[in-house]
Amino acid sequence: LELGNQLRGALQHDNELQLYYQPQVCLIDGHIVGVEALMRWHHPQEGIIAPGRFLPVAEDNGLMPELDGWALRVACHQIAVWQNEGFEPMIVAVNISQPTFVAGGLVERLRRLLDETQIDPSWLELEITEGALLEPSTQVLDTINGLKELGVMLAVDDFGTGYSSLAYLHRYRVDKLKIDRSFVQSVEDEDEGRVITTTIIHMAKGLGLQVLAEGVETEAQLNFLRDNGCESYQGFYFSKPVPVAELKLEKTKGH
Ligand code: G
Ligand code: G
Ligand code: MN
Ligand code: NA
Repeated sequence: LELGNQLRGALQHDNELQLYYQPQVCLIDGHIVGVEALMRWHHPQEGIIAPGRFLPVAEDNGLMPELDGWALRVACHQIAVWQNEGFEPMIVAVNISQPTFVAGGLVERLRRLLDETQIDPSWLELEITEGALLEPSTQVLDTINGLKELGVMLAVDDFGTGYSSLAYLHRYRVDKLKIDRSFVQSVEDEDEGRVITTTIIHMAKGLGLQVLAEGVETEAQLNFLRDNGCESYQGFYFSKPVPVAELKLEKTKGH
């Protein structure tokens, strides 16, 4: 409970919560084509606390919608800065937890943020978990359709580990599947991992979805993924998540 109260406080203070960004690359040109925003908590006494430790606390205290809203706002304002400074268009992916997704109000909140920041919405991608896609309830379909009408991108995070129904996948207007890193990390030494990974890639392509491999750590993994038609990659092989000042982004000509 103590940490929960401190987290509530951190949401009010400046600088305690911070977004790090992990590059996503496409091998055609090797440029950064996107970044995933990942939250870090700079605790005044304990130093940096990772999401693995504070997200469960946030869940227990009902703070996920507030935390996700905070991340969305910071990411949208960062996109505005990058757009105004003339950086090449890219994807900025923000994780949206299941409680936030099902709580309702996400579309309205985002509409206000887009108004306020005047960003090009096609830069923004929301990463939702498979749990949000269990069955096509009216509420889920309305939220997804509302988000698509705003012009933002939708990715399914940790794909392959959850319970989303393959039978319904094509009904959701999602744009991208992110192959969970557990599969990516098994391609070097498990036949089953290779089968699952290539199957996800082929299914994504067959459904007209983009596909990104998460948690790429070695050249062997990258080669396997590339040889099997994967298009974009994220992982420690390229970069860990870094503060904004450490990202190496490209500017468009004329800037
Ligand atoms: O960065 P790290 O690997 O420690 O992240 C661990 C987990 O925390 C991942 O599953 C990631 O999706 C989640 N996470 C990080 N930042 C956010 C955030 O802003 N919102 C939500 N909902 N989850 C996040
Ligand atoms: O669940 P989600 O995909 O949002 O999780 C992102 C998490 O994965 C972050 O905590 C990030 O630090 C971590 N991560 C990113 N790249 C790698 C990687 O190559 N290997 C491992 N083990 N973790 C990674
Ligand atoms: Mn993610
Ligand atoms: Na993931």
